[in-house]
Amino acid sequence: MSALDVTVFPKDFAWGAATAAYQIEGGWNMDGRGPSVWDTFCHVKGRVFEDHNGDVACNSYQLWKEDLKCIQQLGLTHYRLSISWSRLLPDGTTNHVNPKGVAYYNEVIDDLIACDVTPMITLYHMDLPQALQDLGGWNSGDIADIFESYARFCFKTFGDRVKLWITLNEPYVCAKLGHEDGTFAPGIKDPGISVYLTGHNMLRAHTKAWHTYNAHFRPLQGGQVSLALNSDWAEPLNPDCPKDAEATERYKDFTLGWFACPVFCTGDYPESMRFRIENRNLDLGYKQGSRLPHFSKEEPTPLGTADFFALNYYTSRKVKDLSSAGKNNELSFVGDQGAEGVVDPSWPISGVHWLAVVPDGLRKLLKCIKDTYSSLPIYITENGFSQMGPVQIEDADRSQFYQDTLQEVGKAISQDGVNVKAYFAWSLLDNFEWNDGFNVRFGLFHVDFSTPELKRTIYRSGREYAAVISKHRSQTKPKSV
Ligand code: PNW
Repeated sequence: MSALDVTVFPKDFAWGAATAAYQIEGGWNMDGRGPSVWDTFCHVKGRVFEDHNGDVACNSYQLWKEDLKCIQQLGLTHYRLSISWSRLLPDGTTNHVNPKGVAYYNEVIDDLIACDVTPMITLYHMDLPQALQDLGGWNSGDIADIFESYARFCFKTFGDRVKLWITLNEPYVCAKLGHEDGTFAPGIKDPGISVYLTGHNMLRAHTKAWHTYNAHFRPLQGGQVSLALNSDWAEPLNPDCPKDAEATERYKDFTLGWFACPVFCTGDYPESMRFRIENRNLDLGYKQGSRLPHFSKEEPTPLGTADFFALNYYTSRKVKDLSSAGKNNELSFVGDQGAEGVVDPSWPISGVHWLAVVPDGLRKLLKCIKDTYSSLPIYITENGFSQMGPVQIEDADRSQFYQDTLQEVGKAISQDGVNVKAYFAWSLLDNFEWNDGFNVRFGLFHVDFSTPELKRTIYRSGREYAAVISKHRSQTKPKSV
């Protein structure tokens, strides 16, 4: 990545990589870990590519020291990992704490700090304890308080050393894929209803956790808390068509705005969501005020509950209007949205079908976030490129992708004045890529899943990322006198 001008990145820029517990840890029933919804989901045949599951994954539960070597080889300044809620609290509640789970994350955190790597911890990355799902999961109003006590436990136990927290990863994906489409755990297919309830309870949970940190832990620990929101960049399919332009705004509101607007702008959902859903409630015979819940005045507001903006960006879409199409008569999230995102045929596709490679979409999205939602620092908490089919350790296309993407991030900083503080590549390792199992590889390190050693081998893209980090670190090192 020699062409990249690293001097545009601020001196204290965070160079990271990210992972998530269920995707790497394995050890699914070891040392007292309780099952999560992803264990249950994968153990039913026909849901995941070739019935793969995360029972062993990269075995990071036992091979953490190998992961640490990878982190050091890259020279990362930051590492983003998630805690397996049910490894720490097997039934999801603080009534039962698993000391081996506490010991595992203590070791990980202590090792990172000893190696001068700053940990960023995600409390929830898609893996709800099954015991809580059995009580209604994210559709139950009680979940917000249960999450708050889990978060409080983590702040209390690890917060002396962990200063960067993500409460929830991608509430959009959990709500839409897990509770509308049913393609992600817990596999609920309840179009147009459960999706909004899930999103709402996730926002309530995040809000409570942030307030707990703010009131009880920030004064002593001095850390920062946010939630990681995923978003595509979106543009009208036909730029001359006003309906496509309006549909694009709705598409943005129904994805990023759904969570960003309550937290960063108004304390409530975007107006276009309220408007569309209420209108369709009339058309479809639902009660006014139903489906998209209201925030209670008795609870703390989500407004202002983030100390930085955490963004996961993978791809872009061209948006076409669907507001008067057939879908409109069906009860569904997409029907409410009245818009559909499609891939521009000129965009190259990386491994998975949904991931069209559009690095300049990230620059546009960063500027849009700054202009629309927040002037807080932006942390890119995930971005990456996948490989499918034969393993290529010399992954020229992924290397090019990182070069192009970092160039766009650099332009956002230097030309658009966006305050980007961090970049976390997804992912440190090839891992369990949800429905695609181990068939889709996002790692900077290859993992050989065919042998029990699960050997990690750096890809060319990993070597090049390490070179960028080292160049930036050497150029910004204080000059010795
Ligand atoms: C993110 N989609 O999720 C997650 O945070 C990671 O766990 C995941 O491995 C990564 O992106 C790559 O997929 C997504 O189907 C999962 O559009 C699915 C989609 C998007 C993001």
